[in-house]
Amino acid sequence: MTDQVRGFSSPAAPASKGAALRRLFASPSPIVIAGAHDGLTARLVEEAGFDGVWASGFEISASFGVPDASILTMSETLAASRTMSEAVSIPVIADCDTGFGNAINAIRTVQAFEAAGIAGLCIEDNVFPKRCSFYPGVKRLLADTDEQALKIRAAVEASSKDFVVIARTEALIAGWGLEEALRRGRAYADAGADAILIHSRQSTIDEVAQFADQWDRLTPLVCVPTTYRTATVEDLARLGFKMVIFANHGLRAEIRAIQETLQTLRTENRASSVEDRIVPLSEVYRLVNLNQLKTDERAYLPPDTESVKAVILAAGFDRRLMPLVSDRPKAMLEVKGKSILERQIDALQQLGVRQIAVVRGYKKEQMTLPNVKYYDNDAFEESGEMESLLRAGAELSGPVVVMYGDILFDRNILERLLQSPDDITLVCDRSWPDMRAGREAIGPDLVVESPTPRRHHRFLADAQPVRVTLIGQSIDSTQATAEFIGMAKLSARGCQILGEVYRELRERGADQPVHESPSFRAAKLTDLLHEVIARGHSVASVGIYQGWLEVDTFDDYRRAWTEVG
Ligand code: SPV
Ligand code: MG
Repeated sequence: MTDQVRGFSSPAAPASKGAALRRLFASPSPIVIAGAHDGLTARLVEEAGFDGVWASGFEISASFGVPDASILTMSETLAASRTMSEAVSIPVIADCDTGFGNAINAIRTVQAFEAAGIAGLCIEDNVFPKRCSFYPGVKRLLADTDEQALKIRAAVEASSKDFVVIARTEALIAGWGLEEALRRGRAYADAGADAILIHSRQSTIDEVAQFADQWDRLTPLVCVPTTYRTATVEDLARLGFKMVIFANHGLRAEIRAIQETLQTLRTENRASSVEDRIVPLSEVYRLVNLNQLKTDERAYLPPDTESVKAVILAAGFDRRLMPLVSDRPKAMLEVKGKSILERQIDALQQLGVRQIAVVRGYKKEQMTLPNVKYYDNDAFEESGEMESLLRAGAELSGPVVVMYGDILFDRNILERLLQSPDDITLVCDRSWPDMRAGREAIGPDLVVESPTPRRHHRFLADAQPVRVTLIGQSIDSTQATAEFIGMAKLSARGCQILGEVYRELRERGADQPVHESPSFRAAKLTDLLHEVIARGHSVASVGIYQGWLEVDTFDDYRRAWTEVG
């Protein structure tokens, strides 16, 4: 989240696809579009360089395994057309057959298709239920011309000025002749159609050429050269056609390719037998934009916590809590019927972290919770947390949460830490400057962060990344921006960095002081982190404002009882 607030005073709305289609009509070149029936085939049409997609009734019906005969509903055609439009950036023109009923039905059709982002539609003068123009042996009836013209007017008036309404006449298909075709074309043009589609199933261009020749309106013409297939776009443009639709060639290519591939597979019984005629999987990934999915997953999904491990450092002995801890380690102190350690494990498991290791030492036999891996640091009295952490070195290979065994925390703190994309992240409580007076005495782990975070935005994530620049107990408490709560996350790279720095310190000698600790063995986690920062590695801060407590003293323990739910 950032400081930026989304406003409502947005700039002018982006131009609709209808407007884009209108621009194509206004340009001098012919508009060439191709049929499709789903998102993928529409995308192939776009990639092939066509100006638009024809959401073909013939193709969509075939993709359902049914004839092109008004069998699909308006909703089914709309859903298919919307899917296509969503998959491409070019305009989609929907083949709406008869408009799915009379003029009243056509009004709703137009409104629904325009609302779905479709650029335009085509309504033909077949009577419902229509039959595909090419099916043989069909008795063809046409709608009454005046009624159809009113339907076209209704469609035009129900849509916005950008939406394109194409009126199609089937007069030539029905064998009613050129004059009737022209009469109908004129009637629909005069009713406000944006273009007239003259359909023909002759094997030559002659019929549509005659129509174009005698066309006496300004309304542009559209044709579908499925049967007069040798005609080129240039031929048709020369005759006066503004738009050419290659209506179903993708579907027919697909059927041939699938049939041949499946037949080969069935006879050869071996996947490799068809390898040279199919696209590799990577081509499918590209077409469905797998890269975008990956980017979105990184940006918007919580990280895969299944693969995150946890190491809980619970080896130490804390004299301040005697005699409460005379018979058990601090992590096993109960707060309202559950030990601190159980509460930590619950929180981790509920957030999907299931591989949990505990480093135990003092009274280790008391730590027997199931489903947890144990590492022992029997030298807990002389050694510090750094040593304990490295006892669990086998866990430090991938993403791992490291936490002290004596902290109680709201689950959302852990959740935010798990979401951190950084290699090394510490949870830092920014209430420090407000709470300093009460906590100075216990010598907390302090941090200085940069840039200095804005505390009053305490419920929001930082607008920009905040880094920890200093860490330790000896930091001037008035300079400290936050308190490190004893919870950190390391990525695989973060583990590597910590390991490298650890080995370097070890090579310097076991007696050498490490930051605030007198020796390598006694070094604390914060000493190791200091050395990491000192070597120029970036340590990120996840800022919180309270919501946790550390059980160091009787007072802390009492507070735990009142504050934990
Ligand atoms: C379609 O593609 O559904 C058409 C064009 O309407 S045609 O099939 O040629 O009639
Ligand atoms: Mg059709």
